Amino acid sequence: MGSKYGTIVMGPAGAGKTTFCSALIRHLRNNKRSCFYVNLDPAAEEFVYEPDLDIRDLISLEDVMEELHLGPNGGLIYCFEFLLENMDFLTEPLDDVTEEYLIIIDMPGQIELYTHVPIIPSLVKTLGRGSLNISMCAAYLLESTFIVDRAKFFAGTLSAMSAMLMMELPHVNILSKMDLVKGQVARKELKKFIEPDISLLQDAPESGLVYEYKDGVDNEDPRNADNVMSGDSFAKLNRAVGNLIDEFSLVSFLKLDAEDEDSIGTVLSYIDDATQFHEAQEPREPGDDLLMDADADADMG
Ligand SMILES: Nc1nc2c(ncn2[C@@H]2O[C@H](COP(=O)(O)OP(=O)(O)O)[C@@H](O)[C@H]2O)c(=O)[nH]1
Ligand SMILES: [Mg+2]
Repeated sequence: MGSKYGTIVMGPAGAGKTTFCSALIRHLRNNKRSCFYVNLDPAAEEFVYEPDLDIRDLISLEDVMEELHLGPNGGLIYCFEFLLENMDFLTEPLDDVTEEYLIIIDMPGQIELYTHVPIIPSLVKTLGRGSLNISMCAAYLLESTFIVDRAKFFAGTLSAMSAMLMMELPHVNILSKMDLVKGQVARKELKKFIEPDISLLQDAPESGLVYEYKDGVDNEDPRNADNVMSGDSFAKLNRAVGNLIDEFSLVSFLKLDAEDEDSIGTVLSYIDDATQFHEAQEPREPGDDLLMDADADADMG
């Protein structure tokens, strides 16, 4: 039984997931590596590289919306429930994919799929276990233009963190569309977003997210909407969120410019590290065994 390697590409709608997948495929081809491209976005329109497997051949979002009178989000959830009931559609073709391939799974952007219902986590579990046993890395994309609006950036970071916790997969976070902020953000400034921490909130009073601690202000009535959005409790919530991101150091970002081969190559190297792709490809050196045993021991401990 061989191993399989894959990446599941996630993030909000329009974050650049499909563009990233295309860039990755181009890069893999240029480097004589094979890939197997899976589209799981039933609302996808055009592709630079035709998917090898496409959820639109199983179920059409349009049909679902029309026949079941569902909106786009409800329709999408229905499509995934249908996929989960018909997993052979996905697992049979993947069965034949060998260890030299990178399986690239292009996902829809609706955040509900990741956080509100455990659909994607259960899909990921099916792929990662059993006979398929794909070693997977989640790639979570966030648009770099978010960094001009810190509240948006923190909300996006939280959604990345939430997806990361739900998925229980090795994870890379990616700031996409770096070309759009080039020249607009100083390098030093950008660095703060790559390793986000609480100072991002504190040094931007214009964001409205700054929390100034005052003694004895805990007794505001949270049922008053004005207090919730502008008062100390709102500021306090933001600070708690900022601290959470800061203290757990869960989220840091790789910079992506999809037009830049080096940038794609760097992101790919992180994905390969996370899935341990290269360990399966190269003949083992005698020392590798020792290192791997040491890792295994550390995991057990
Ligand atoms: N400037 C720029 N635009 C991008 C980049 N990546 C994606 N886009 C554009 O962003 C839009 C959404 O991209 P798409 O890949 O379809 O996003 P998805 O919904 O996450 O799959 C499209 O108009 C893309 O052309 C990028 O690196 N730079
Ligand atoms: Mg897409």
